[in-house]
Amino acid sequence: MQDKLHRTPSDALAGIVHLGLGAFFRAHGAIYVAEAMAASGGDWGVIGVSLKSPGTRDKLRPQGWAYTAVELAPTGERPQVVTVLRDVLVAPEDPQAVLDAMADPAIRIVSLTVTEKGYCHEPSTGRLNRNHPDIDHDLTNLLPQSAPGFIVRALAARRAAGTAPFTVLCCDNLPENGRVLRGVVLELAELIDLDLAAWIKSEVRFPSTMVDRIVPATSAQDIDRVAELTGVRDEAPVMHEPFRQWVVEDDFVNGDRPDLGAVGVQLVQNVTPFEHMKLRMLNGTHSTLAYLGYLAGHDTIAATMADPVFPAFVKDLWRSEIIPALTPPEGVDLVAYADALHDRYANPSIQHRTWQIAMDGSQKLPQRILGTIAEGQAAGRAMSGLTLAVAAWMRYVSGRDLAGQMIEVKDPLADTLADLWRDDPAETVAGFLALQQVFPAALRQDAGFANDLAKALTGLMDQGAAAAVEHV
Ligand code: CS2
Repeated sequence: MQDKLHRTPSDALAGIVHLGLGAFFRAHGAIYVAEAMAASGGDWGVIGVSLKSPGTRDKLRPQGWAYTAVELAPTGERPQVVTVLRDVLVAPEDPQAVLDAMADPAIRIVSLTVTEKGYCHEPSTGRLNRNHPDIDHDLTNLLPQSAPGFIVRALAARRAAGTAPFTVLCCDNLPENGRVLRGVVLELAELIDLDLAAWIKSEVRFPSTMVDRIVPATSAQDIDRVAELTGVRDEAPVMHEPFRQWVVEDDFVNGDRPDLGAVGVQLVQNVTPFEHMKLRMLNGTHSTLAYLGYLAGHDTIAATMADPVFPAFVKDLWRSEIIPALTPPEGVDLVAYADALHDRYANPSIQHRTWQIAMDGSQKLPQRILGTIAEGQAAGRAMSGLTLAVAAWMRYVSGRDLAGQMIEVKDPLADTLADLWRDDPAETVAGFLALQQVFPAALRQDAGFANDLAKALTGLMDQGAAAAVEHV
């Protein structure tokens, strides 16, 4: 029987509340913050908040909030123990405790990884979805449920107490994520208290960021393997690739932040070119490989990349459909970036399930794929590869694979999407293109695109995914 992991947290006090304590933050932002404190000091310990379930808190508490982060390189695994967490709160159990933590003057940053759907916005426009049940609840209740609700109510408490606001640091894969979150927070605040909204507008900073590290969900086998590797039992380790990148707009309330520049975070004036590059080149092809790979019978991204038709296909997507619509960030070579992505995907040590990436497509496709298609169509480029990816998504969310087997589809719009499937591809396409919350107006009104999509869907159904990919 192995020892169980336990550490006493260090003396550093908390300076950050993080909403959405999933594996991604624990393998990315948390490690950067821990390194920044080790390099330059400062009280930047992290209070993690789970907005839904107590699972992570329950596993981490007996460990003194410590956990193991394991780097998965093609050559082997490298574990490290991360001790940056000071506490973990579970919002539905005690929303007031979360608000109290966020209102504490010692907290200067509230960061978020709540996934795309956690922003309660309309993916095609970035605006607050006022019909969202959590927003409906948060409009009239002082104890919120949604991430924007917690931010608005906590900022109200700080303003009432005469405390300076915190910086809101969005770390999700949304385009111009800080600007989108600011818009959603302001829209919600305006519905609650116009003076509060005006104060947020002038005093609060919402820097945009680009975050990158591949972090597959931890499996039961991973937990056993980490115990073997380290000799210590950790119930909540996180697994991650060696690569990491964090680009942050240097715009914090009073300039107050951990010394992120000391540990390789790129602090820039404008993050948009980095976000576009990453969302379209990485996440866009990730989703493409997830839907087409799944339908071709592949369980993971690495397995998909080991099927020879896919690497050729994805390279062609970068070269002819995605890169031509991008403005590279200064000093970045997009072809070299694509080559590096290819190698990251092919890393056989990473068991990143196509099913995991396929989740929540209605919230992901607009910024990952549909914007690129719309710009390509407008420029007269052939966009057949990404169009095939959209067709694969449509089949995937019908809830049946190409052999008619059931798929467990996870998506906030799952029921609506499943109802759109018809025997006639043109009818299926028409139903999907009517989804205003997903498709941008330019594509909804584009008869040529509707036609291409129906053809791609027919090809997929007739030939199967691998052959359709080969014949793009
Ligand atoms: C993935 C991302 O699950 C997904 O949708 O595309 O989580 C991806 O692994 C990260 O953005 C990489 O930085």
